[in-house]
Amino acid sequence: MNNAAEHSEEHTGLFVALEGGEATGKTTQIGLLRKWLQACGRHVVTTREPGGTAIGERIRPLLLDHGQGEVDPRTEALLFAASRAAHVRQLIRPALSRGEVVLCDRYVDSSLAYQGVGRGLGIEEVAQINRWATEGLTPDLTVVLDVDPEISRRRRAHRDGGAVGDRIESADNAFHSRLRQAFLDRAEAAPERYLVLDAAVDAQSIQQRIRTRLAKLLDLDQGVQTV
Ligand code: Z5A
Repeated sequence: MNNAAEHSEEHTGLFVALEGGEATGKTTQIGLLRKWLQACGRHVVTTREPGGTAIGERIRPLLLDHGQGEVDPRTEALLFAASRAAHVRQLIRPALSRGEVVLCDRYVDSSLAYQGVGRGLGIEEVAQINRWATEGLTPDLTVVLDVDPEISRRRRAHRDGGAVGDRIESADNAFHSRLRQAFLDRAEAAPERYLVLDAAVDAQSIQQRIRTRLAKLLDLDQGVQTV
């Protein structure tokens, strides 16, 4: 049993979610963390939302692809929650019970920000369907990668060679600023379960700060070198 047990009574693994706007570097950080944790001898599951299971990966294009027509906000919130319910039951909880580290690219806070605040459904309403969908499973740590939406827009354009973003990415700047604030408000309300990082700096500096926090939670040697 590791120190994570101090943070959750129901599992021996560690559940870490990465959150923030798009192109803030979540996928990059998860990849680096995975290599480090494996080099430290930990079993790691990396996964994403929407997705992570067969059914979740089938729901994903319904939510993200253009061509579905206008998607009603409640339909959108329920589809994200449906994908998440399968994710928790089939992948996340079993891995945590085996004592593994789960690194998840987005989780409930994304729904609270994008659907609750961005789409105007209300945080408490969206939280309620997600408590039911996840049977109350909360990350031991949520890392919020915080960056000005204009920087993420530029990173995205650079990565995608100027291609049109997915249906949600294409929303306007005011939408993205509102949801940035929503992530920060969530973190401020429960600082012991969050790590907010300035994601405008280089990826290695961000990585070091996440490792420092995880090393404490998992009682690991932060200095283990990885490729
Ligand atoms: N959504 C929702 O509405 N409700 C929900 O409940 C959930 C999701 C779960 C999922 O999109 C969409 O669904 C998302 C929210 C919504 N839409 N929006 N907007 P996704 O999974 O396809 O994409 P994403 O989550 O927004 O992430 P992303 O675009 O894949 O980006 P990322 O993982 O955060 O970043 P990255 O791929 O690691 O890096 C992006 C680029 O920046 C890349 O070229 C990197 O090399 C570069 N990069 C990374 N770090 C740095 C630093 N530190 N400096 C400079 N450049 C960097």
